[in-house]
Amino acid sequence: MLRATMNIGLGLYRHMLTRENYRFARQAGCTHIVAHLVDYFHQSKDNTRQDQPTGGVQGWGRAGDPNHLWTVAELSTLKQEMADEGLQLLAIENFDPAHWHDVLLDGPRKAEQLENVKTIIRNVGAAGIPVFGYNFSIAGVAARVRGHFARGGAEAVGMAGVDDTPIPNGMAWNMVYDPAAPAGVVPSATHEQLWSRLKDFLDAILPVAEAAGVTMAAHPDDPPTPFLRQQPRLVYQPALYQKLLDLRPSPSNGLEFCLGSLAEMTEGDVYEATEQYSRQGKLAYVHFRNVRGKVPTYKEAFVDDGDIDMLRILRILKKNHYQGVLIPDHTPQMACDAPWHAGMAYALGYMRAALQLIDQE
Ligand SMILES: [Mn+2]
Repeated sequence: MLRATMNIGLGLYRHMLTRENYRFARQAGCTHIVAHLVDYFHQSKDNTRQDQPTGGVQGWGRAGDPNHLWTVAELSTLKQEMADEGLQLLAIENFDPAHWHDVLLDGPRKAEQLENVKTIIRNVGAAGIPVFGYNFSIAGVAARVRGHFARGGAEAVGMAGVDDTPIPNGMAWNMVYDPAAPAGVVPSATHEQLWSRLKDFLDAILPVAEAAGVTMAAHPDDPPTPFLRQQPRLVYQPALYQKLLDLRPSPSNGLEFCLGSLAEMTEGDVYEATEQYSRQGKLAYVHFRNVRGKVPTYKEAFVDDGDIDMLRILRILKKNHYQGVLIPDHTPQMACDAPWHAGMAYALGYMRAALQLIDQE
């Protein structure tokens, strides 16, 4: 009998990085944490801190301090606080737009900001954190809607058509990095330009990541449409992940493999994609969530209630010897005093049971 040996983790937003939440994760069977250090909700008009951010045309919230790059000391403290509760810090998820907006936009501060991301990855490696998740996207995770879309009327996130509203100056990755930017909008780029910017980023970051012992893990577009807010998207079909891997082959060039976003894509097949990329050993970690429908009208669903056969995914991962971490990523909110925690506990319980089943096969 082949053991699956996959692990379960929990992703926590910045304001959720507390001892109580580490205990919650451990109690639900997690061994790992994925930490978000960007405060997506900072000064937000449209978002509460109770769920994943969605935001209107003004995006999520204000980006962070452009002059403060996350230090080895603060990353090490974070890792130690988790270790004290029996958890490993697997990954930091996402750069702050304040630190790399001109890498995405090909702006005047690009050279300086490529140094920023190198410094961050060196610091992450020095703190002993093995993975850094990123999303190379101009518009970011935008144009999603919230409603009682999931089973039993549970509140969830979805998409109700493509948003073509141009992005105002001073905004990138769905956050405002310069509230004093002159009026006007970010000019549209082409797909070729976006891939060229990615290549510049990978050329700069991968040698540093290799030396630091960090795997860079690329999230696909959420939502995965060819364009959003008049900007091109990068990985909006499953095959484009291969293009990203082949652009700059490296042991540090990996994937933040989001089953939800992959299932929302109009081409390919989430099982074939799981087979293709897990066989290559390129999954740095997995966003283990479910969804109904595809762009431009999908809805996020409870893990056991969407289009994806999650057990079939786990069997593919086991066959290809994936031994990494699965995290729930997003779940619908459950009707109770702790909607986010209940949703996550539900997903984590399902994942534990599914892994116990797969382990016995
Ligand atoms: Mn995801």
